[in-house]
Amino acid sequence: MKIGIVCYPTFGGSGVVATELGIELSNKGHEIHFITYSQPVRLDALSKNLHYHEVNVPDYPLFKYEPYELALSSKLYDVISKYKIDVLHVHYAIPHAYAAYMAKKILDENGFNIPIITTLHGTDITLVGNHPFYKPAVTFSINKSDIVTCVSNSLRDDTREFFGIKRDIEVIPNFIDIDKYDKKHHLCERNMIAEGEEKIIVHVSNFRPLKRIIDVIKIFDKISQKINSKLIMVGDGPDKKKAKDFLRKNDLKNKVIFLGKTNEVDEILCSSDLFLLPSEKESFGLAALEAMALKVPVISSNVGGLKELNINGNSGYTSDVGDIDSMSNNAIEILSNENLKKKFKTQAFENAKKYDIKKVIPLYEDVYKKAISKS
Ligand code: GMT
Repeated sequence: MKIGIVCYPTFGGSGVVATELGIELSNKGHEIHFITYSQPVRLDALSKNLHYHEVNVPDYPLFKYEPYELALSSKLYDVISKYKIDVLHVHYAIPHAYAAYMAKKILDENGFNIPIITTLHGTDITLVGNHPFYKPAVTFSINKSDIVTCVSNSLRDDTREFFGIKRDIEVIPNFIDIDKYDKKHHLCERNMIAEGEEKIIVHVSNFRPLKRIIDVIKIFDKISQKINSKLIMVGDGPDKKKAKDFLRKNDLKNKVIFLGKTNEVDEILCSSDLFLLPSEKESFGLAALEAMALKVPVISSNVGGLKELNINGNSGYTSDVGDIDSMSNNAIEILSNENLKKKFKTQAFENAKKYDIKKVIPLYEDVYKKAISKS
């Protein structure tokens, strides 16, 4: 099939999932066309089956806001008609589903039919899309997509509830390439990060307020009072300064390392003992799945898709949002008993296997076939 993919080309989960999906589909022989404002960060090589088309939004003095949706719709029209794309898959509703619908209408006027699949990822529903400024347009574009998928049961239920949507929404979970992770287990160099028996605790996110990175630090503080440990914070974002101020005030600076945005997350994770994700909202929690695939138990909140992914008492523990005591006690329980930690590590990996790319990609291929045959 010839498949167009629209996504945010950044380190954000939706962009990562869209890019890995496109790469795997191209490996399976499909012709993939990414249409985005810059080359996706995880897309390092283009090939015969893997193409990238840049959406340009030129500056014009009259505009206070550049009309990105308009430029995207026009680019979609160009790419879809030029390469005779069979199906268009947009990730993250805002503004992609809306721009895709406009492109579909323009193509329709020109006698070309393109089915649209929209995958909802989380904040496009639970945070941004739900805002009255966007809600009518987001509701409209979800209803107008030929097929809608989302990444967890919880996100499907939220979409129905917040937008009053009655249509079918298929749940296709996020995925990881388990073979790739399995190979990495042997390459972990723990002593590159840890000093002696020191335990390594990791958090990876975009440091937005909903990730609650002050909770991460408070949990770590309680752990470190009982267990010799270090916290590694991977990523960057708006709450970083707040976190650094908090560390300074609480005399924790020397125990916490900020690594910024890095492509070496796997190398860090595979030498780690525990992953913390105390988010306020999380439709899936791809970062937690990547940790589990590297045999790292997860201590998380029990919101959204996280409680579907991180099985309480099995791959780690889940607690109510903001319950620092529960999360730190659970962490201490795992970290203070080597046998228990080993058991949780194995279980985390076993759970991650359910999300193997080989199981999930065919689900998307089926959706594409269904959309094409319906249209
Ligand atoms: O929240 C983020 O870190 C980024 C955001 C995105 O849109 O890229 O992540 C959302 O999509 C990911 C991929 O499906 C999910 O794993 C995240 O749980 C989801 N984030 C939220 O729901 C807050």
